[in-house]
Amino acid sequence: MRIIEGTLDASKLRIAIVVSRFNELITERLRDGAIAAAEEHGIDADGLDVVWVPGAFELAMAAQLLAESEEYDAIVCVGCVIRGETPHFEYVAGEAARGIGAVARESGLPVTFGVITSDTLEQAQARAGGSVGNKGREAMLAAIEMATLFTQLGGAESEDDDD
Ligand code: INI
Repeated sequence: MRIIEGTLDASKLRIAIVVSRFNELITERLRDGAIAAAEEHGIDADGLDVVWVPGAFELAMAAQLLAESEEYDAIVCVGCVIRGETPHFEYVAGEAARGIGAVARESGLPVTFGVITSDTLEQAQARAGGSVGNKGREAMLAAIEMATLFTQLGGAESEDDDD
């Protein structure tokens, strides 16, 4: 029996973080959590790019272009949708989740979901470096694990491919 799993070694990875500006006080903490996790796991100074978009609705569009660029091993999407702030919460949150999932499936790249969907600002703060952790950090760790897993599974270009 073989057990195949990824690692948390980010030293050979190139990762893009897509951050939405809506609820920026929250999303900048998610971005910081994602960057800190990547640095703790050895990402190269040139291995990380941060891309801003207006809102969570736009995360998937940017992620798709980044995936098509073939510059990255994984893409981390972070954003924050608060129910109390929008009567179209379901549309914005649902489209962010569906869109990001679709980009992941269609591109074959790990595209992870660090989007807080909460009822209140307090719940969002708790998930952006407060008492319930940091969704940006979680999404980065998932991206590193999936990218290193894909290399083993041959789903992403491995270092040996162009030899
Ligand atoms: N975008 C968010 O990221 N979070 C929200 O809570 C939000 N609200 O409340 O509406 C939001 N709306 C903007 C949306 O993501 C798009 O940027 C906009 O609809 C333009 O396409």
